[in-house]
Amino acid sequence: MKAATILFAAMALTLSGPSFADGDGHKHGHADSAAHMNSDMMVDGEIKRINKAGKKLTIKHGPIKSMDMPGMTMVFGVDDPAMLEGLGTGDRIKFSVREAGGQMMIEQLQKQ
Ligand SMILES: [Cu+2]
Repeated sequence: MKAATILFAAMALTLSGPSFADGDGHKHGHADSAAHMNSDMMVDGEIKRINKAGKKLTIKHGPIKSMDMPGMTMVFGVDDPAMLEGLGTGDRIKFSVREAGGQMMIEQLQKQ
C-alpha cells in the first residue's frame, strides 16, 4: 500500500454538506483482529454495488470516527477504477476515505 497517498481526512473536515448526525451512534465491537493495520483510519465495509464506469462504490460501512459518521450504506467515489479490479459484491473490505468537494472519496482499499 502506498502510504504517500494518505491525506488525513480530518484536514477536510469542513463539512458543509448535509448533516448525517441523527443520533444513532451505535458501535459494533472490534471482533475482527486487524490490529496490524493503522486501524484508526481504516473503516470496515461490505461492498453492496460496484459501478466501474461511474467510478462509484456503494459500501455498507461501519462507523467512520474521523468524520463522526455512524455506520450506514452510502456511495463513495473512486479516483481510479483500477482500484475496483478484483472486487465483488458482498466482499468485506477495509478502506479509508477523504472528503473532496463535498464528495466522499475512497483513498485506500483492502480486501479482507
Ligand atoms: Cu456514511
